[in-house]
Amino acid sequence: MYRNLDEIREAAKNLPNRQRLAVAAAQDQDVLEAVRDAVDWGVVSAILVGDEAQIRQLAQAVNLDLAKCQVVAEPDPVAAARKAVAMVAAGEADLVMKGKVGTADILRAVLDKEQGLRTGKLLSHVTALDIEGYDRLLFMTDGAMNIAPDLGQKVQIVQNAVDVARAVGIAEPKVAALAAVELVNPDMPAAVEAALLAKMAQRGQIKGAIVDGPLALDNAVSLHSAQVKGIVSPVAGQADILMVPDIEAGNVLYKSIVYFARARVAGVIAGAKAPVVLTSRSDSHEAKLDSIAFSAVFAAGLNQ
Ligand code: COD
Repeated sequence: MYRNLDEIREAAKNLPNRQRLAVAAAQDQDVLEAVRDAVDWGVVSAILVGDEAQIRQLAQAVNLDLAKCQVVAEPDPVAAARKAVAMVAAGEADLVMKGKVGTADILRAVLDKEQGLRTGKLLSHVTALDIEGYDRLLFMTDGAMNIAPDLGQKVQIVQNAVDVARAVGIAEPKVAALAAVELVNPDMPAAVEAALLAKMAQRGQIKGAIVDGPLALDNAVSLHSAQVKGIVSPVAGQADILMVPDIEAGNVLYKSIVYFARARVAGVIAGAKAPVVLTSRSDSHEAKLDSIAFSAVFAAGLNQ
């Protein structure tokens, strides 16, 4: 079980095989710096799809040796996203990464019926947060893909996050279905659905995890808070996964943790034929590197 993103980086470096990473619209300095380190560490080999002149210029600026990479010229970012995704669909690459292209644009390429990476499952985003003072790696879902999931979609979102957590070594992750309260308030749909998710997990409708909810953020991550409120729960105070009710809650939570608590962060789309390395364009090159390592470890775990 990995307690932080440094341990994930070490695990990625020790994987038996390099993953082939296709980068969509690779003309981005932070992305190329992350690719440089991941290539140097032997975690990936890289296929850089995008504006060739810009890729060559930026590669020189960040000391990325293009002799070690394949460059595929496609100046249009949306077309580059489609091409990078199609390479994974065709078995020519193992992972795809978002470069200088909009999140919705790469997600649409991934969802394309002919050349995308659909599996029949819902696709969702999982963030790994390495927070000083929390004793484990904390996963959060879904702050980036599904906008306002219904109960059925939340089941799949939780299952995807559980599959990610298990693939990176947590045998039976503890999932907190978050709401604003820890008692079921019939007027709060997020709390009602969180309670239903807990019951569905008890009945085996979510597999491989312990799910409880509704939990508010404080009692999900603080045993003291749970004790003060008299909550008896196998998850309270020790959550591995936080499931947020919608994209706004997830996005605000993730950005608060990164900007105020200076946490390290990594992100991946799960549920597709292959992991999609998906970070925010404003994330640092370190976050992009952590995301490549996290996705490579996830991909290796999936194939076991
Ligand atoms: N998993 C599997 N299939 C899906 C999913 C999913 N999560 N979402 C849509 N689909 C399928 C639908 O069933 C349908 O067949 C097709 O894809 C199109 O569905 P629409 O019409 O809902 O798709 P779009 O293109 O309008 O929207 C899909 C997006 C993923 C682009 C959309 O949900 C979106 O914009 N999400 C937020 C992305 C974002 O801006 N994130 C920013 C935070 S970093």
